[in-house]
Amino acid sequence: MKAEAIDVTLYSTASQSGSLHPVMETMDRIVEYFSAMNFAVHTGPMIEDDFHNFEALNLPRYHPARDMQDTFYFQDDMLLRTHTSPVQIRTMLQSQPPIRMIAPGAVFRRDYDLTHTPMFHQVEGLLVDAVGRVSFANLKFILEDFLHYMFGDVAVRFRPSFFPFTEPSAEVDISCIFCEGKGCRVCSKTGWLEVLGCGIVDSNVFHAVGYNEVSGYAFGLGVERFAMLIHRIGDLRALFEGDVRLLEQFR
Ligand code: 2U9
Repeated sequence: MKAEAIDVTLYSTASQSGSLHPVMETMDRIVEYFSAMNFAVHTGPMIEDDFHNFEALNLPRYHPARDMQDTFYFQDDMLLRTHTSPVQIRTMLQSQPPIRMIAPGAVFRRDYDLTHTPMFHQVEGLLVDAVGRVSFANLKFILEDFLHYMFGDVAVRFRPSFFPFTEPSAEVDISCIFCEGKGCRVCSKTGWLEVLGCGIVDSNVFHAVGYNEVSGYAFGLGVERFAMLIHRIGDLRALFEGDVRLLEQFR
């Protein structure tokens, strides 16, 4: 009986504390930067309608650019949002400029391979003010500053690109953090890693929400990609398997 007795006055062995998932930790860090820059944080529904996810973003029905994002559809024009942009549309419909906001959250696309999962996370940003008060230079400054905050002392370059909701548009690269720009397997020998998309908001988007005499910039990024680069995780699927051996490294 003496051997079996439990001494309730003994200290317990140390309990294992949990930790934030690396994707959420990265999302928090991104939100922290833009909050400090006075961007409001807005969220919205994951089940959306055709107008807020596509039509209002200068993606009319049957437009070929819709193929860029394979969509999960329900009936009656309802769908799983393919980006967080419908949150900006809802915010603009509910308030008046000036607007300075970010929209963090989960998005859904019919895609599954080494670098794509059907659910992932984005943070998108939108700034709207009177005509003449928003420039591409403003956009360049904040994104360069943001990327230095996230990745330290990296080179940043803007490349011309296309998105239906911005014109002009650009994709943003940082110098490869694995080889310092010398060229390696991760950057496909280019010395650069693509991390962001951005641009000046297309006037058709402002027309769709009834805004006149305004100008704005917008940007978007994939949080998983940031988390993988920051923590040097090679396989995207590792972020979604729930393997404690991955999570234990972030305690
Ligand atoms: C409104 C107007 C414009 C958001 C933008 C991008 C460029 C972009 C991708 C980054 C990686 C999506 O996760 S990803 O695959 N995004 O390149 N997003 S501009 O533009 C907007 C949003 C809302 C009203």
